Amino acid sequence: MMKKIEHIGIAVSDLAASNKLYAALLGVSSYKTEKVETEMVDTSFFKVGESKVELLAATSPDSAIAKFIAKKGEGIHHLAFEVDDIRKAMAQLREDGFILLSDEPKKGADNKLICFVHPKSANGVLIELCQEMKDKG
Ligand code: CMX
Repeated sequence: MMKKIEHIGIAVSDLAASNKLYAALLGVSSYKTEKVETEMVDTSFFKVGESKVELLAATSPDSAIAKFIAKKGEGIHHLAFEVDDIRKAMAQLREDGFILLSDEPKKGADNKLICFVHPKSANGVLIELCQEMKDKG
């Protein structure tokens, strides 16, 4: 069902500063920045080989990222797994007793349909499922 780790999400306080930091760390510049209004985040993506890192900064104190940083500080926020069929994966996980954070997939950053699994369901790790959208809409 899960194909690979699609990206690792890292919560940051200052996206511009962290963009510079991660560019120096990884040796590549961010290939994309994107505001996701529905999630109240600004995001920035880096590609290292086949792996991706997503930096996330809150655009509102109500954002999940602002709450996370207030409670735990900056750091790894979620692990995202790529799936072929997100609705099928969600139905399977629901049947297996995992707590999903939405009934339907949502539109996320980087042209993906996404859904989160509550960290209480996964040993304290916030898990994201993501499926590439076929068209850009
Ligand atoms: N990883 C691990 N644990 C986390 C967590 C995270 N990212 N975020 C919160 N938690 C913990 C909290 O610390 C809390 O732990 P305790 O009960 O031990 O104190 C527990 O999960 C439950 O927290 P809560 O108070 O019930 O709920 P929150 O208001 O903190 O919300 C969560 C937690 C996961 C439900 C919420 O952050 C959420 O809905 N996340 C999904 C959406 C999201 O993260 N969007 C931003 C990214 C968007 C993108 O990638 O584009």
